Amino acid sequence: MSALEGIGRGLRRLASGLARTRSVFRRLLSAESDEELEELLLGADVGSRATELLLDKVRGVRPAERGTALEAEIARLLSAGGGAPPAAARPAVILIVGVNGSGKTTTTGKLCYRLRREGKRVVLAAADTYRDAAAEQLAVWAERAGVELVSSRQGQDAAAVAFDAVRRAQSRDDDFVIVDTAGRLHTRTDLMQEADKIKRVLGRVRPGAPEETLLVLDATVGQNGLAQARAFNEQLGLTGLIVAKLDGTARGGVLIAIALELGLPIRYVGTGETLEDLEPFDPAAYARALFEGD
Ligand SMILES: Nc1nc2c(ncn2[C@@H]2O[C@H](COP(=O)(O)OP(=O)(O)OP(=O)(O)O)[C@@H](O)[C@H]2O)c(=O)[nH]1
Ligand SMILES: [Mg+2]
Repeated sequence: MSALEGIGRGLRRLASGLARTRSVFRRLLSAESDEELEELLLGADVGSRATELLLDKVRGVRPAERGTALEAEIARLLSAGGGAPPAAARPAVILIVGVNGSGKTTTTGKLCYRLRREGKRVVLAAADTYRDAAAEQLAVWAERAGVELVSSRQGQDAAAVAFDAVRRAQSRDDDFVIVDTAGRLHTRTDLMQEADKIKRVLGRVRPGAPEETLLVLDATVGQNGLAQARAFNEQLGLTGLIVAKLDGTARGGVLIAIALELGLPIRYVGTGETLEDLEPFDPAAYARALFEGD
């Protein structure tokens, strides 16, 4: 598959994953008053600040041109969190965090697969040491994606597993270490401290690590995701987000609120349950897919 074909398929997956969200955004095009527009924007989960900014852009714009104006402003707002990837490091360490069931393990598997396809060598760390089945679930993903797994037993120290994985990658001169962690509620101080410890231990084994601390957010929770992201960011210092489960929801507008309110880049979006359903986030392509597609 050529790079262009890959991009074409990625855009189609994004368009089909956003079908439900698109039906919400398309209603904006036929709104008959500013009041109706405002109501629709708030109902589209973009949040009150983005609603104001978008209304400012379309007031007085002819309905035929409204779609273009909205798309351009949404692309701009989606870029508000920045986007530059971190400086290269070897191995580059990516720590994956989030609340229970948000999609961390699935996303980790997809990310491994994507990196493998780019020819990268990856070590996967099973640092969810709470659930017995967690290491097994990750082993299945590691096998599918064709990456090396540093496994764990229930009750083992999660930071020690992450430590071992970086050591393994260093000894093999691999490109990436991806650390899947247990689900934790952002309101539980003890669990957040455990995540912070994993982070500190990673920094000890390879100064500067982790290069990325990514929060996996479940898009179906809509505006509640903002509170989660804020709390994780305050306690762990996130470098970006991955928004999963966009395919199951009409609440894809929440990415606009996230980018605007948190000032963090969205790195990837998840649009399904298979290995291939993860796309690098592109603000312009995302804004277009909110309006255009079958
Ligand atoms: N439709 C859809 N489902 C997804 C996506 N990502 C994850 N899921 C599903 O969400 C459920 C939870 O996924 P996991 O990856 O196990 O979530 P987790 O965050 O690792 O869960 P814990 O480790 O228990 O905290 C599974 O049924 C996944 O198949 C996605 O992008 N789209
Ligand atoms: Mg998991």
